[in-house]
Amino acid sequence: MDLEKLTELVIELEVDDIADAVKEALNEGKDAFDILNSLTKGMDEVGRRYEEKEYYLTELVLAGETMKEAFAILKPVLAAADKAEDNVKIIIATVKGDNHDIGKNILGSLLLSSGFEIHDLGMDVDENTIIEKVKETGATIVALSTLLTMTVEHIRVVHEALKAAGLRNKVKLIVGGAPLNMELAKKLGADDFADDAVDGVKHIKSLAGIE
Ligand code: B12
Repeated sequence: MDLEKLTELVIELEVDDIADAVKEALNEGKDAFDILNSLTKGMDEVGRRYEEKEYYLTELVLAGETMKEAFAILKPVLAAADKAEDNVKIIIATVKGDNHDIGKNILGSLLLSSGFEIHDLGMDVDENTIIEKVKETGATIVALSTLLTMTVEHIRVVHEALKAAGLRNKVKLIVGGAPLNMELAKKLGADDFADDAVDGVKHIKSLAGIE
């Protein structure tokens, strides 16, 4: 199973075949992170086709389903042996108004397999829900995802709400998602940004003072 073929299966929205294809690639000894990369490449192309109006909402939904099928197979394989980070609590969420959760879920799974304690609030999450969870869990890191240009401003809302609640100096705020970059992230009040979930884990380890 070529990695290019996996990219193609995502682009062609082969939701029924993707799980077997990922299994086959793993059985051949392909690296799980390389597989994840190929799948994400496919999602990028789906996004491009949507933008060009070659694909419509139905295709976006199917692409999401395809990615979820694939990730269900990859998830246990990505699990690392190192469980040293289990005292660090992290809240993850997709911001208010945004219903994209595939990237957030990948980040959550990688963090979980790195041994962090994860509290996943889901998607379309408002600032009050985040504040309550920080208070309840004593989490020291909040990781927010947003894929829509329209919703990036909600990062600032969370930053301000944490400040108003007297919690901003107790938590590190890291954000990710396609419309963001480090400069914008900082402008919106975040402490850090990472391009992808693998890098996100590295950044979070550094924010938590590990490594
Ligand atoms: C699948 C998809 C959907 C699915 C989502 C299913 C789901 N459960 O998530 C559905 C069909 C619901 C959907 C809906 C819409 N979508 Co949509 N969608 C996509 C698509 C094709 C893929 C997103 C995805 O899952 N990518 C794969 C994952 C793995 O990548 P990722 O999310 O970027 O995450 C990675 C990194 O960004 C990073 N990361 C992500 N979060 C975080 C957080 C932290 C802390 C860190 C460190 C890292 C990190 O790590 C991840 C893994 O490496 C994108 C196109 C694209 N290429 O992004 C459009 C896209 C995001 N959608 C778009 C649009 C416009 C919409 C709709 C408004 C369409 C409509 N007219 O209704 C709605 C919005 C609904 C809403 N309120 O949210 C636009 C956004 C344009 C913009 N800039 O605002 C895009 C870019 C398509 C396009 N090119 O036009 N969508």
